[in-house]
Amino acid sequence: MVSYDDNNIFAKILRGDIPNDTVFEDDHVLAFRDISAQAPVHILVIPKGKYVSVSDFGAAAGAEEVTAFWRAVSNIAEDQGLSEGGFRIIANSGLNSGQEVPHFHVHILGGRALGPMLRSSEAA
Ligand code: DGP
Repeated sequence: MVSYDDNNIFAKILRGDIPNDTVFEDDHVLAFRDISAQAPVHILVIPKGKYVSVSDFGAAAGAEEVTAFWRAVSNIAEDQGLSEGGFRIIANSGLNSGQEVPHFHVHILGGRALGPMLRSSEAA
């Protein structure tokens, strides 16, 4: 597994070195608006612990962190008014996904019809 890079952009956000537009924070979780929004609502939810990917988080995080994280995801979607109309969550993990920031995060996207899940010229 790739080791955690303390200089990744979300580590800097967690340290307060880079500002963010916070929508939720507790002991285990920070959620903030994506800097290049792909939908009217585009929020990134990250654990405060040092996890590279969803696989790392699933394998190494404690039960309290896991519960806090996924509860935050669903509560934020509800608080942002996305539950009724529907929304999408995405967690890119590793090379094939195009994960840019090597600190586990979930994208919450909503506020409009989001279209097909994948748009790619490559066939499955
Ligand atoms: P991913 O490709 O899944 O690793 O998504 C990384 C996302 O992080 C991407 O949608 C853009 C966002 N992002 C990158 N740098 C910053 C930043 O400095 N602030 C915020 N709010 N978002 C960022």
